[in-house]
Amino acid sequence: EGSNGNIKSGIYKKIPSIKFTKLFINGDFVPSISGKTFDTINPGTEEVIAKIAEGDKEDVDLAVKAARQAFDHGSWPRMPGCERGKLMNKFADLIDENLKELAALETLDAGKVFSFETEIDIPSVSKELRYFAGAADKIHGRTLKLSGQFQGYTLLEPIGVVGLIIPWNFPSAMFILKCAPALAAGCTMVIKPAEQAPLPALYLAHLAKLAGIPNGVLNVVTGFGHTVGSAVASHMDINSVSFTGSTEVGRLIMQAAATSNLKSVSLELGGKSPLLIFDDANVDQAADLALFGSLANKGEICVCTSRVFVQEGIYDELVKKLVKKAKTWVVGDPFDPLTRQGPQVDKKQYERVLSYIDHGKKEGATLLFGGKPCGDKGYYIEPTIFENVTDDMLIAKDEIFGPVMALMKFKTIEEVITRANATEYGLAAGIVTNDLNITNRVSRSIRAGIIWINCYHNFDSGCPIGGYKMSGFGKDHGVEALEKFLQTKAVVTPIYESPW
Ligand code: TXE
Repeated sequence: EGSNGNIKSGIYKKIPSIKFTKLFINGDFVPSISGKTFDTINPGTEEVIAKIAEGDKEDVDLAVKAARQAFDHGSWPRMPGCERGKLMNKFADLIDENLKELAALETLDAGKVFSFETEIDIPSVSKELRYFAGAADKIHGRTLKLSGQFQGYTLLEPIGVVGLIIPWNFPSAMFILKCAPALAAGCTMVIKPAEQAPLPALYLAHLAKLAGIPNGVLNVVTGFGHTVGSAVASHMDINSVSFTGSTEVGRLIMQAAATSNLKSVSLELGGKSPLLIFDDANVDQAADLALFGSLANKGEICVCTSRVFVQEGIYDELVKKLVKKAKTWVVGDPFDPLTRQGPQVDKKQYERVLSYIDHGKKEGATLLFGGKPCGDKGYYIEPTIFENVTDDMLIAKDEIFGPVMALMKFKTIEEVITRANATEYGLAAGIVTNDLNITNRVSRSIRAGIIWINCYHNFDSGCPIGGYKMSGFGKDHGVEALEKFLQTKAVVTPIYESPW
């Protein structure tokens, strides 16, 4: 039994030893050329965990050089796919063997709930690697019957050196989400983890080395977005960049690609995903789903259900249930097994979320639950529910990326489809109903990359996810994720003797 704002002391605290704090280039952990470092902070205590090497443009150059050498002359792109798969499976085994260590680093560095990390998140990371390990020897083109006396075939070739710029909300999962398909495709890479939570990425680099991934294939340059990230995006010798983060930075990355070497770009950006709960829904289950959809990982998930539309017939009952359940949603030390919500990742996000809550109040939405910071240190915020939210309010339009739910009432299916689509984003949506006609119609009408019916946050290595509209383009997960790291070459030949 917990209560909001109950910050428990860390009885279950498992502080991992911090072994890796330097850049990982060409198989070695090295200091940055400038020798500079930056602090990575524990968002639960606001204490410095470690000093991390602060890379810059010159370090990115070194990492790209190593990746280029490994691509142009190394074994990785040339080895049979099954051999790459074997090493990737070894990498996955090592992640499983070091699950607790990795989970603890995520909790320490990003405030993520430890029990969730050990039970769901880190196991899904090794699964992702295994999925793409299995795909590595199944990458092949088509044979073509061409007009006249010609035939041809296509080769799917690795695109080259890729830049992977990742956020902090799922440090290990984002790292593997990007690097697993790139590895399977035979690419080499420079990974730029988020400055808020770089420790899991460095630990994963160490495991990749132990697994036998050849030197230069996987490089990690820690540092800031405007230096390291921007150097990756504008590098003349990187062939493709895959990014997950804010819409604002997504634009900068496209611009940098356009003004440098026209590298290909894939972007997974923000969202303002709707959850549509219809009158026939089981109210208890719908309330659980709405809470889980909006508050999981403290609302720091790109697909969070930050707009919850409830049909008028069950609205009042659902609101009562939501409030009752929200009272049992424990905010506290993310190492404590009772905790469901840890601290926001850093001060900037914490202040950003609180300012949106303030906006919501000023705009005239009714604060139904929460709305305040909690605890005397750390970036903890109460789970927050607003009702009487109108579509034009900032809290209904902007991605808040925090534990804030906006409740809206609707009457008809036509109305809710229009309102759900009235956003510049198109990442995900949820539908709660047992009516097949509704699920069929709504799932085809919502402009979003994934629709969850009577479930939410159901991620799977085999299921592609990625945005419509301003939520970006290019897919993560699934065989579709390989596409961004491959290019198609057509080879054409006469069927009979050459006419020349
Ligand atoms: O994102 P940034 P921030 C959204 C969410 C959040 C907001 C801001 O709404 O509140 O973005 O978060 C690197 N060139 N999402 O400021 O800055 C940066 O170092 C190249 C949604 O943390 O986009 C980090 O590695 N790279 C999202 C990565 O980009 C640059 C997850 C993401 O940081 C760069 C995170 C530059 N000029 C935030 N500037 C999701 N879709 O899941 C920064 N970076």
